[in-house]
Amino acid sequence: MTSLNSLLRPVAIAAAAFSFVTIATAQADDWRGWNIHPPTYPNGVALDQFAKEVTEKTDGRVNVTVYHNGVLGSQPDAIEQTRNGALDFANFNMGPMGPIVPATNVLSLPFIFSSVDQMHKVMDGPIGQQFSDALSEKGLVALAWFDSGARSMYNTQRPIEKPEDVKGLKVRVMNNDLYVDMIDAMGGNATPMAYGEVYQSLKTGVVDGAENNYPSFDSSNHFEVAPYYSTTEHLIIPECLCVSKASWDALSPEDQEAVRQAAIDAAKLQRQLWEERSKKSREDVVKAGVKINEIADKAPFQDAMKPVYAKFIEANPDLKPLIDQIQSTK
Ligand code: GTR
Repeated sequence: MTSLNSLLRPVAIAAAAFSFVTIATAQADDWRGWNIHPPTYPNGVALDQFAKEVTEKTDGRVNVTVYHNGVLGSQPDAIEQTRNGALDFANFNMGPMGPIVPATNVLSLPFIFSSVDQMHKVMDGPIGQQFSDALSEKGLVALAWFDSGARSMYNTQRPIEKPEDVKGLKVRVMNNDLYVDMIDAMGGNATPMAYGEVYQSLKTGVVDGAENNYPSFDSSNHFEVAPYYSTTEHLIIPECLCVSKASWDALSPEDQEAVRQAAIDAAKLQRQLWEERSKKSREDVVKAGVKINEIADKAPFQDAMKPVYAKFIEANPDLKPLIDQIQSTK
């Protein structure tokens, strides 16, 4: 006769095994990170180092994997997922952050920074902290700032020497209405579009042009289909290494410190690799036949942006002091 005891035993063993598995997974927190770029891009290399350092410094309590090439979705999707904790961290360009964290729109104003060095000075100091605070209110902990150089315009049609040359061009922009105003102000037609769709759109004529820094122009292969690159350098936009507030709050203070330090180390590496990669990408695209025209005098482009500033300040008077603080940082 089968006793009740022996009937229950396998169930008990299975339950014990199950709870062992749940305890084991609960102990190691598996973090997933989003990266839009390939793993060999400066940001990809830096994020992989971040993953390794966090895993090591937390003795595996936080076990980190980076998903490169935007396989986990577009940036607007990834921002939402990181905010709600479905993703644990990401490297975000501040451009598409504007619709969610309005203060960050200031960073998307054309020519807001006078140079990449000035951008770093601003972002690494108390003004940068104001942006971190604004991000934090929306569920994102900005631990460090990456470099993204200066963005310039490129297209399939012609060199751009002056703002009027943009007239009639369909230009892909990142997801933010400010960039629609920016292209409008030069007489072009802006199309907000996910990064991953731009290559095909340039190739098939859905858009005539786009704008980006040399490393992205190169790694996305846009240079193959849009051979006119004009150094407008109209946008200098920082990028964050941002952790989901939900994931951050679940860490012990000790592990938070390890993650923070790893992010700072990652940014250091990224900025160093960025310098090298920018030079190399420029050389490589020229070798591949891209025609670069250097625009020495940016004043006509800066003047063309006056209506963009006027509209922005009118709609966001509370952000005017932040604009002034950035512009007066030398
Ligand atoms: C790159 C940036 C990406 C993404 C992309 C774009 O320079 O690093 O995060 O914003 O531009 O144009 O969408």
